[in-house]
Amino acid sequence: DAPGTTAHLAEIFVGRCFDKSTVADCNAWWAAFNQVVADVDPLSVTAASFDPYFAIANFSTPVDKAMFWSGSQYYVHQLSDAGLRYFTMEDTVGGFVQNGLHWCGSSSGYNYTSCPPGFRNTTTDTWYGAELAFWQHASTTFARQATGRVSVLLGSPYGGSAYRNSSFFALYELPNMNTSLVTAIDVYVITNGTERCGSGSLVALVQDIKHHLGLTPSCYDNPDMVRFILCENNGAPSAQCQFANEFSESS
Ligand code: NAD
Ligand code: CXR
Repeated sequence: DAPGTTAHLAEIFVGRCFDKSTVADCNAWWAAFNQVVADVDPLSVTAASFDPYFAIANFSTPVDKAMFWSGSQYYVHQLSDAGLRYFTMEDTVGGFVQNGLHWCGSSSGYNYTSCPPGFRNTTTDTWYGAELAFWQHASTTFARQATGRVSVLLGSPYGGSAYRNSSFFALYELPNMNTSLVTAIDVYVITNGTERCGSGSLVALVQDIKHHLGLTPSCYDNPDMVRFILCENNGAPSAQCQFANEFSESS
């Protein structure tokens, strides 16, 4: 099973909301969340269950700043810098308040011990399970709003594919981008073996972007802005962190 509900979920939610969000009434917003999740079988919750909740948390994404990601959770928010450089789903009101938390209902409020993993009905393309249903809704909404030049940062943790057709990015973000709003797409890859621009799963990504958006993306392997973050976060230089070597070779 997945982890149980985060201790003090209500206090964290309301505290984050008061601190950073534009929502007028944080207690009413928590009540809307509670209504969907508490005392409810988590596997009966779908993305549509959260419609009233997300209706309260309106947001708009700054033009040219939307950044999607997959397999790069650890780095993408250092790169986006809380919405200053890029704007990720976790920089939206709804994403910010819930990011990193866990939750599921039980017959008496919340289950703090464990949550069922949740599953996707592939025929109806619906996630069941309070947490993943929530992220399906949040991802879909975020993708529909993206405007102008959009970006995606792909990692390939554990030697897997950078672009996986089971990822939230592939299922709910790329297909929901609006062809008349998105004008260009930049793909940034944290390379790993064969996973780099023009090879591995990046070939399928280019095809899918052409298919959904009618655009040819620009693709960058380990661009400097990403390498700075990789270097900064590794005591010993990682394979992608080459600045020091380049400097010593040329001097
Ligand atoms: P990913 O595979 O790196 O997954 C990111 C996180 O989503 C994981 O760490 C996990 O918390 C959760 N997740 C995704 N699929 C899951 C599954 N099948 N079972 C359990 N947990 C799962 O990348 P992704 O799937 O492409 O998701 C990232 C994209 O979707 C981003 O662009 C973001 O906007 C959105 N998203 C964010 C979150 C989040 O927790 N902040 C969760 C899902 C989706
Ligand atoms: O998607 P990422 O891995 O973040 O990884 C992308 C690439 C990897 O291929 C790997 O080469 O970045 C590299 N990398 C690191 N250098 C690194 N240093 C610490 C990946 N993870 C690293 N960590 C830690 O491992 C972080 O705490 C991170 C976890 C694995 O992250 P993930 O599997 O998402 O949270």
